[in-house]
Amino acid sequence: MLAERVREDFPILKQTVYGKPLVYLDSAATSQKPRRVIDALVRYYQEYNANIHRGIYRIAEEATMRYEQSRGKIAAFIGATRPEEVVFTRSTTEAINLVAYAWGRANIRAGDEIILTEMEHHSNLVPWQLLAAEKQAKLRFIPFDGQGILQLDEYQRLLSERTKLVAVTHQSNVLGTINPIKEIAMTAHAAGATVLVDAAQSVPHMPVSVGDLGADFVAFSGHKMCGPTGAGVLWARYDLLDAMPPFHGGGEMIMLVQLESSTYKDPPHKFEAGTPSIADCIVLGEAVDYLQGIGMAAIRAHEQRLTDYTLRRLAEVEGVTLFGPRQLDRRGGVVAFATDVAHPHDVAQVLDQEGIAVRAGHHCTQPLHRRLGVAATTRASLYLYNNESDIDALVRGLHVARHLFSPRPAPAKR
Ligand code: 7TS
Repeated sequence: MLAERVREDFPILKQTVYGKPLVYLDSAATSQKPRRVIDALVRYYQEYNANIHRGIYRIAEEATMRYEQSRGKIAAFIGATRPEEVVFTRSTTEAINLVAYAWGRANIRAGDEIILTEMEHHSNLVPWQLLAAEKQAKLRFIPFDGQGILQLDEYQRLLSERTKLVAVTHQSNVLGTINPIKEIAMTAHAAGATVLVDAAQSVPHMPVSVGDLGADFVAFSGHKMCGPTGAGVLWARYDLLDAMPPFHGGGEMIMLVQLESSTYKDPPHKFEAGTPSIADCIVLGEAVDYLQGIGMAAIRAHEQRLTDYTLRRLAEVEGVTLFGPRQLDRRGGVVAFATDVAHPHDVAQVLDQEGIAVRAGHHCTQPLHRRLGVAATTRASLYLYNNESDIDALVRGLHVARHLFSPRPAPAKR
């Protein structure tokens, strides 16, 4: 099993919590980091810490070279045609805000429509709400069915000549649903709309080629793919980046500055104002090397097998309701559930006492939960280092929760 091979690479997994081995089932929030990623961060700060794109001394040149090398690794990892299509951001959230601000303000006008889905993370919803309010544009939403699958016939009905943007998550962080982006993008393009894909939950877990997706913008976060926090990516078609005005203004994004006006560098530097998260962006390249060494197809296959096991084991626990598609080819390793005995937070707290880390709440998807008819869910999310014994521990923990919270008969009167 893949997990047995790679678990050794993750120092944190050797930890115990409350005297029990840590069972980490919250990789959709952030993944754990392999030793070589942690070492690479230390190496940067110990050996060549310097600002980039400005120093002419040796260690500054090394930092700049490694920063740009990392951009190249990421471009190759997602099948981009050139490194200049990769803009470093802080996160998926910042990448989407960049598009909403820079592209959106230049391209969205009053009466235009933006199509989203009912399963978006708040980071692919709130930036569009802000833009729509400013521009008097309208948001439309593709609904999902009882299995958590997007209703594409509704999508067809929503599309019109007013549609300027279709922004969709590749994989839901709650339902696990993998959306048919290629088909969605082709239909959007035929209607003249631009397409943004929130790939925060797909790029870390499966082979993703931006060419195959056929989108115009793709956003993802390094910290969910074995990399450090503070480094995210916006991939975009070069011609779009070239035509877009800047997002942030400041140092390093300019060609010539006069007191009243400035000219800007070419992409991607036009969008990287100021000192970026240098160490984090460099080390994201190390995380990409690590993932590629294992192989994204192998990671996807491992997660698919373990998702199957998780769904089957959880279905055996009395009173558990599972959300999301049942077909394994339509979903990833994110499993949200509810129980009939306790609030999701209480369940998560009992699991924590057993050393099991899961997330409980609305997972930054309040409209999705409203649509499911629940205020919150408990969520186990898998990655390459999880194994069947993690799932067995989860199931044992759920039995403990059931036992604790199940109504007991009143004590007999004496
Ligand atoms: N989009 C999706 C689909 C996500 O799952 C997340 C984070 C984001 C965007 C935002 O990523 P960030 O790196 O900018 O924060 N999802 C979660 C989660 O499910 N639990 O914690 C964070």
